Amino acid sequence: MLYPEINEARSVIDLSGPWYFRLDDGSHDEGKADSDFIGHDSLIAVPASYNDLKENPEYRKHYGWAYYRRTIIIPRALCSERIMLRFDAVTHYAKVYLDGELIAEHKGGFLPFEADITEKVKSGREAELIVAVDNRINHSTLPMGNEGGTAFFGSDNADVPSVIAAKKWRKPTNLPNFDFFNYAGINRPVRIYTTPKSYIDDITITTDIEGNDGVISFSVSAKGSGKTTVEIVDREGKRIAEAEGTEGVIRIKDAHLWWPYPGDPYLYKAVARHGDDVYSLEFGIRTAEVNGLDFLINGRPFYFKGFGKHEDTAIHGRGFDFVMDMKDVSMIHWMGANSFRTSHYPYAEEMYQLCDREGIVIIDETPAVGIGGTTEDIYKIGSFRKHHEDVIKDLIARDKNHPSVVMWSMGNEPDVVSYPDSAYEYWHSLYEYTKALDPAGRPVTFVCNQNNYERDRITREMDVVCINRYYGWYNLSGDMEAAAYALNMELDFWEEIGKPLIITEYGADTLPGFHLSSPEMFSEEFQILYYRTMNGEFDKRKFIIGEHPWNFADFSTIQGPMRADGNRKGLLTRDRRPKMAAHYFRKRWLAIPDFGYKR
Ligand code: E8X
Repeated sequence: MLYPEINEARSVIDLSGPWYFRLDDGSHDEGKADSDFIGHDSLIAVPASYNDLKENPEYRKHYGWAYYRRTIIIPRALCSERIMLRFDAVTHYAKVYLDGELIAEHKGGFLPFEADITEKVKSGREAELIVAVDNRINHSTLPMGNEGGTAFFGSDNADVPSVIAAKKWRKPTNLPNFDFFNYAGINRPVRIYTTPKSYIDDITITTDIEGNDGVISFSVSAKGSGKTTVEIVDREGKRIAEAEGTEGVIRIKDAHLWWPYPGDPYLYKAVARHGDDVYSLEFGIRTAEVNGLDFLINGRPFYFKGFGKHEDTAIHGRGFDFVMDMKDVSMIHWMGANSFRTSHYPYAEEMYQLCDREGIVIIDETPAVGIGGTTEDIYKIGSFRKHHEDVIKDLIARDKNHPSVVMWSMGNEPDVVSYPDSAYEYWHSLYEYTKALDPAGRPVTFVCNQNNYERDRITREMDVVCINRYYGWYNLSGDMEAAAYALNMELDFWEEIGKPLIITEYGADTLPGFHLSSPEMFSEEFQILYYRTMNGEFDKRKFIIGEHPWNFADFSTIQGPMRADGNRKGLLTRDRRPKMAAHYFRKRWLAIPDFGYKR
């Protein structure tokens, strides 16, 4: 799915700003409300999560529908064009009404969807746009929730007298089976964009390297009549190649490759034309593959230095915050990092575009987090599997052309040991499905939680083994000597498996400014001791090809006995101020090369 672009053939109208808004009061379960109910007395910002925008506890506790409303009008000059309405992300379920007609529905809170409104808007007349947004999470959604059950580290009904533990007493509420706040709303931009009636529907670019040459394979999907051509333009704006037709191969002699920072993340532009339509797509010439124990970018063994992150900022919640994305990129460079995982959901497209330009490597993850903890075998529920496949298909359709994206993560910490056989079947076939979908054939993984690694039959089958381990925090708490011992017992196991391995999460909650002469948990000194101990063991293992501390920054979670103002494992505070551990990693990572480490 192409990102909206302004050019000589296309226009974009951004619908960011104040929209009328009202939380449902339970009187509109089917997700339809009219302008009278929504009213004129409450405004909300779009794009943003609604949860932290008002001084009303209901906004963080809300469970169910919320309604957004505004009017739209199409300039007379555009009324002869094809007119599209695109939502970059609405979390988690959306119903879109134009003048009372349901024109789109979408399940999934982190990927775009759009509707053709060409025949539904009339020149010079305002149309009413209402968007109903459902924030409920349950056993059919990604991420997963436990309606009426327990939350991840949340309150556990087990110790509550049965008389009041029964759901019938308790108002239904979202109980996330994951460790981040269930921010909801129109979290990313909404735009109207136009194209000519004959238009370019999609472009796929894959690249290879032969000697000093770049080999570009392109495919243009176009609708309607017209000739299709593709030009390749270099960074200086010079047209260096062109081809006719909807697909083909273009060789660039002595090509500039896309390299992670501090190398040169060189971007070319493919300018596709079809009839009167034009679309320009930035791309990089690079390869990404696994070979033995190496993750090769452009044939060189890459070492992942970076983080698990979140899209999580004050007031915005999970809402699009380009200013903070810019700041995050600056902090990533400052710490000498070169990568991050989009834990635990696809991030805004603008962040991938930024990483393409800044040379930051991305492991692109679906919102499949919290799978498990169900009495039924979730892996046997067909509708659940279908939704997971749909999400992977849409993720690859959106992100397939980004040079920054080097690997797909199908999900985070699923339960793979309660139902080992169905888990194996589910994840093995989903791996094959994902592999086949990506035209560039990127490596595929999923991220494994701390489990009985000898019983887990699926993690070892991934292209890269990705494990989250918390020896010294959630187990052997505070005892780093025992933690190192237990870690090495497990690393001996993985050494035998013979796959490249990334530590995709390890960390310690740390209160900034809490200092002790003798390091204990939650102190800044302990966070450094924890990482110094773990990294010291990783450095001894050639098959460990990456270290992603959890987390880049502190972030918001549901309230519960295990969280003090959210998850505090950040190397940075939520407003991106470095804890002592950030300085420790900056020193460590500036001394570790991006390529050839331990080789
Ligand atoms: C944590 C992280 C959580 O924030 C992340 O989303 C997934 C968790 C650690 C594993 N991984 O809690 O900080 C939880 C182990 C529980 C025993």
